[in-house]
Amino acid sequence: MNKFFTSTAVGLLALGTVFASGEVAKAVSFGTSFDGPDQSLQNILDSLTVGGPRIDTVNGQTGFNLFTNTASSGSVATFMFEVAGNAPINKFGIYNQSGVKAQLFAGSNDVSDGAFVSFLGNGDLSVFTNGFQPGNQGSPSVNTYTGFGNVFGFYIETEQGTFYTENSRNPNGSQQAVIYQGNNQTSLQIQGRQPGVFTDNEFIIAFDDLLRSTPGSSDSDFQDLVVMVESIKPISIPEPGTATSLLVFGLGSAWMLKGQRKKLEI
Ligand SMILES: [Ca+2]
Ligand SMILES: [Ca+2]
Ligand SMILES: [Ca+2]
Repeated sequence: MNKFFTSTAVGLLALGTVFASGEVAKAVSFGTSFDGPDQSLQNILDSLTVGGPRIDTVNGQTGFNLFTNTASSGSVATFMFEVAGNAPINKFGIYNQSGVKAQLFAGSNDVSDGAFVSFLGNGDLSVFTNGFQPGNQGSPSVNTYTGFGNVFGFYIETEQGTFYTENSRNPNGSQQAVIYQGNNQTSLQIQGRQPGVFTDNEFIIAFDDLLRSTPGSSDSDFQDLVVMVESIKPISIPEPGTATSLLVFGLGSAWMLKGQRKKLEI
């Protein structure tokens, strides 16, 4: 076998191994939803998909947990859906590294409602929330959070307390959220909204509202409160070692392949 094909095959095999181990390490296992076996997060996202490849709820998990703003310094959050007995009382928002919470959606908020978040130069945060049909379309609300800053994670406030996208803040380090990043290919339509492409500055934040570390307590369906947030940038990576080695390996492989191609062309 010629050297080019041998080294390429070995490289691809190694790359596959790294990807596989990374995914296994960070992906949560879904349980059968208390809302019914057909009500999985995968099924619901599939039902909102109007074009392009479907979102893979298992292998598409990013492991991101903290974010910051992008150049517009504003972000829109759109309520996608909530399938939970406690839907009327669950709240959603962002929190900063001091643990200060800024609510985006109250218990009365539901599908299609929107929150516009502005990160101001003085460190303050402004949140404007508005309800739309279907469901809730209550009065708009505006709130300012002094000195909130621009590094944040997401939280859900439930009858069991508050759960965060940083597992370390949850009881027993329990993972209560999965986060997906847009792929610039899948088109989604949120009920009550126009369809559009799920772009790579958009993220789906999907929470489970019952503590998963208590055996039998949670169904781990991660569709209890699901929001899409745009114009944000992840600032932490799930497993720094894995991500860094992946990047180095990827660059190394690309460089090697480029060199090999040149040789072949000669
Ligand atoms: Ca549920
Ligand atoms: Ca609504
Ligand atoms: Ca659940």
